[in-house]
Amino acid sequence: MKSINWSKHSILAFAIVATWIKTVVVYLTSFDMGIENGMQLFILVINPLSFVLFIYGISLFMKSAKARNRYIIGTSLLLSIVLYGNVAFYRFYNDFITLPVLFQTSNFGDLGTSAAAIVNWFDIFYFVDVILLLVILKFMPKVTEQYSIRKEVRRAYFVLSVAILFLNLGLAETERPQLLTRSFDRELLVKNIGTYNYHLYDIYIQSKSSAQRALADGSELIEVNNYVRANQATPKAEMFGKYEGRNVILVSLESLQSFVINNEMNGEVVTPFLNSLTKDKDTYYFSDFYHQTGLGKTSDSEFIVENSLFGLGRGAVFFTHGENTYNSMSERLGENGYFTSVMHPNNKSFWNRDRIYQSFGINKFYDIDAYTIGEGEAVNWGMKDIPFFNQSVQHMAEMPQPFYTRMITLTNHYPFYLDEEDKYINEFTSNSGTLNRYFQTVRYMDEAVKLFFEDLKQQGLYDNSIIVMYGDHYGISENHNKAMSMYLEKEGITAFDSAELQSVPLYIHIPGSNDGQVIDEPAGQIDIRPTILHLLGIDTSKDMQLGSDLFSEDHEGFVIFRDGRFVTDELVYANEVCYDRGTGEATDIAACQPFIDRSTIELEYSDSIINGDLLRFYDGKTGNLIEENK
Ligand code: GP9
Ligand code: MN
Repeated sequence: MKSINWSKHSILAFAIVATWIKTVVVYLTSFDMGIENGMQLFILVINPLSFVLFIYGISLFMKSAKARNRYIIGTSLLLSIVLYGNVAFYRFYNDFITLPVLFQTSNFGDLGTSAAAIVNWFDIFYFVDVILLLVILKFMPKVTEQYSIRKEVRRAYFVLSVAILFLNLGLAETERPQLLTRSFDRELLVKNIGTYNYHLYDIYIQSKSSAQRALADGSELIEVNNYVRANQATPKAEMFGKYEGRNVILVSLESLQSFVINNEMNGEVVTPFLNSLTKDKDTYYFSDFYHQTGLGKTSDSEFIVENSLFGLGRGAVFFTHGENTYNSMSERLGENGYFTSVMHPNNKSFWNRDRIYQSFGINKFYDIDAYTIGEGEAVNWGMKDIPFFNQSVQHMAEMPQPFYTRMITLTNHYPFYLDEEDKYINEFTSNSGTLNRYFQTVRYMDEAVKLFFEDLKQQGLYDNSIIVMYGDHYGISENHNKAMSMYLEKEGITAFDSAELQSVPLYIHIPGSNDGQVIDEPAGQIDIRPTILHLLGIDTSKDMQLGSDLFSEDHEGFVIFRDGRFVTDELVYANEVCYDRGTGEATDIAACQPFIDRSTIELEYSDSIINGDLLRFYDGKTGNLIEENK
C-alpha cells in the first residue's frame, strides 16, 4: 500500500492543526467557559476537531494545487472571522452570536460606538493561522505541487471526522443530557459541541423557524381568534380590579410538586411555611393545579405564565422563537404603568433569556451580575435561595412602583445538593438518592420563602403587593417511580398516578384580603396571566390567550398538558387511556373524547401562533388583524 506523502499534504495538515489549537487557545483565553472537571476540558479540546477536519477536508476533492491552496486559506480566514466575531461580541455582550442578532442592526450600533474599546492591536493573534499559512505557501515549494488522492483515503478521512463528531456528541450527552433537544444555553453549546458546530446548529434552528414564519400569514389567526373569543371567561365583577395598583411579585418555585405540601416524610414536616399558607386567611391556595411544561422546563413555565400560550412540543420555545412578537403579561403591565423585571441569579443567556425578555418587553433582567455571591452562598446550580431572596428584596426597594417582578429560584434543582448547614431535615430512605435529597432541598426552599416574606415586611413592600408562587415543573421524574411508590405507599405508579403527580402548588397571597381559601378546581399555569391581570383591573378581552381567569365563574376545570394528557374534575387522560378520577380505573374512552379533541385543537392553535409568529399580525388594542407584514 502506498503511504500518504505528508509533505504534499503539509498545508492541509498544518491548517487543521493550527486552526484547532488556535480555537482551543481562544476558548480558554477569551471566553469564560467555566470548566469544572477534566472531562469538560477534554470535550472542549476535541470539540473543534470534527468540523475543522470536515471543512478543510473538502480541499481533498480539488484537482489543482492552486484551487486547493486558495480554498484552505479562504477557509482559515472565514473561520478566523467567525471566531473573532464571537470574541468581539463576547467582550461586549458576554454572549455568543446567534443568527438573529446579525440581522438586528441596533446591536451593531452599540458595537460600533465602542469598537475602539473592543478591538486591540494584539487581536491579530486571532488570525495567526491564516498568516502562518500564507508564509508556508510562500516559502515551501512542495505545497504548490499537484497531486491526486485515492478514494479510499479520502473516505477514511471523512469517516474519521464523523467518528470524532459522534465521540464529541456522546461525551457531551453524558455531561449534559438532552443538550441538543433542549438547547439550554449558547455557552453550554459552545462548551460542548464547539463554536463552529454551534453555529451550524443555530443556523439550522433559526432557519427552520424563519421558513415557517415566512410561509405564515395573518389569515390563520382568524380561526384561532374565533376559538379564543368563544372560550374566554368573563372576570368576576367583585374581583376585577380589586387590587389595582399593587405590586406583583411572582415566584417560580424550582421543581416544587404538590405531593410534599401538607405531607410528612418519615415523621418530619417537609414544608411547614408553605403548609401554613394553605390555611392562611390571605391566601388562595390551588390544590389541583398543574404545570404544563415540555422540554423547555423552567423556560416553558415562564413562557406559559407570560403569554398564556403553550410552549412547543419539541425543543424550547425560548430558544427557537426568541425573536417573535408577543403580547406578554410584562408588556401589558408595562403599558399600565408598571416597571417590569425578572430576577434570576444565573448566566443571562441561559435559556436565551436575555433575548426573549426583550421580545416580552421586560424592562430589566437582574441576572447573575446583579448579585453578590459571598462565601458559602452558592450550591448546586448557583446562588442559594436565601441570599437570592434577600438581595432581590433590596433590588425591589429601589424599583419604581408599582412593579411587576418575576423571581426564579434555583436551589431545589436536580440533583438536589445542599451544604450540611442547610439541611433542616433528614434524607428520605429509598433506593433513589434523588428523591431522598429532594425532601431536604424542598425544606430549604420552604425556609427561604418564609424568610422572604419577613424581608418584604421589613422593607415595607409586603402590604402593597400580591405574591404569586407556583411550582415550575416536576422535580422527580418517572425514573424514580419505584422510590415514589415507596414514599406514597402504593404498589406502583400507574400512568394515572404519573399524571396526577404533575400537580404543582399555586399560591395567590394577597395581604389584607381576608378571603383565603383552598380552591380545588383543576387549573394550570396557563391561567395565571388572565387571573393576575384581572385582579389588577386590566382588561384582557382582546388578548390572544388560551388560559382563563381562575376567579371567573366561567373558568373550566380542564387542564391540558403539553404532551396531550389532560385532567378534569372527573377524568384523567394519560397513555391513551381514559381514567375515572374517582376510582383511578380505566373508563370508556368516549368520556374523554370531547376533551381529547379540544386539547388537540388548543395545542395546535398555540403552535401555529408561535411557529407562524402570528401575533405580528394582531393588534391587541383593537383585536383586529394587521394587514401588512411587519
Ligand atoms: C436555569 C434554571 C433551571 O436558569 O431556570 O432551569 P431548568 O433546568 O429547571 O429548566
Ligand atoms: Mn426549573
